[in-house]
Amino acid sequence: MSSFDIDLESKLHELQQAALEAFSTAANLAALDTLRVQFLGKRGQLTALLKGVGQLSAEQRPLFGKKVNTVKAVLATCLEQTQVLLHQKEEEAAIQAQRVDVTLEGRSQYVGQMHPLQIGLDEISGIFASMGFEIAHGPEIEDEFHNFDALNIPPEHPARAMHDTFFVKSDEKRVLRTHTSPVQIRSMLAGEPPLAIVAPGRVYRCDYDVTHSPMFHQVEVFLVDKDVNMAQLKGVLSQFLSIFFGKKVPLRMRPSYFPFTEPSAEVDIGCVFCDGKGCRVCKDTGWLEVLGSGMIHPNVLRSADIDPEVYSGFAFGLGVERMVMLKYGIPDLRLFFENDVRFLQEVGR
Ligand code: 2U9
Repeated sequence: MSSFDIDLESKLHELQQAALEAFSTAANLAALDTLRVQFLGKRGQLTALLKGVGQLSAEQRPLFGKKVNTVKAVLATCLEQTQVLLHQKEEEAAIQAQRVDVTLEGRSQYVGQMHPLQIGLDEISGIFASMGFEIAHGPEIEDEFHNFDALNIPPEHPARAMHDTFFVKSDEKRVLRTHTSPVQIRSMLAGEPPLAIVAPGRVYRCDYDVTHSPMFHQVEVFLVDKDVNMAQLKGVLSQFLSIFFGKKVPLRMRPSYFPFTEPSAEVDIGCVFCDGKGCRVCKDTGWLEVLGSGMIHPNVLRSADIDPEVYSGFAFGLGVERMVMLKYGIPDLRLFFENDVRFLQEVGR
């Protein structure tokens, strides 16, 4: 071969070395492909070198062609092996990147739960249902008859004033019920004694301070039959309070006045925090006021078409917020309505 041929041959050799070196140090598959195009592509370095073949003699051309093919084959093999290696490397890196650390602590899911007041309402209604009382519901927008008149609450009674009760603007004969007693009137009008009903639900009064919310929850219970008396009232109350608080609680009744019951009594229980010894919650009295009760007033029975000469009944009402606060040691009424999930999750866990 002439010196020119030797030059061409050494260029071919240099190209092979350079390509082998470049392939073996490629960082990833994309870089390797760029190198493939650079050395072996249609406009690559090997094709450029092949263009010099025209200047060779007729005998040298096939020899040079053979050498080029050998270089091509060597480079193709190296390319293939490097591709396999880089592919493996990239796969391993991807697996490492997605690797799950099974030793990490699990993240617990918040699945939600019932509101503490709903838990309380269900607990209380459930206890009475287990004693044979039927659960009844009624409208929250009531008329004055079911909310006041039928309950022996006269027109001049302060509860009927605008500042105590929410009247419906478009229809001043309608009110947001101030107690669940209208449900009891509806139950009496719809059925015949014996009737044993528990009425849980939302009620509304124009009251807003630390211990009062304009919307709160009540459960009212009544029993109407022949010969119903206050001893039965006390027995049902005592049974309910012991089941609700999960221990035998002492109970006392103090004379009181409600328009819908006669006689009427406030009911206190021995303080569940200090067991009657006296503490901050019971203001050192040893007693907590929990509900109001009495024998249903004859006027109320008459309003519901029940003859008070034949039938009698007891009734009582309790505020659910207060009962739930006492049972679960909740210090502030406002917690129920702020909807802080940390608080909501505490009750009933
Ligand atoms: C009928 C007849 C009588 C239900 C009664 C009370 C006394 C009472 C309060 C407790 C706390 C309301 O939520 S509170 O503020 N309730 O003191 N409730 S007697 O008497 C009735 C109910 C229905 C037909």
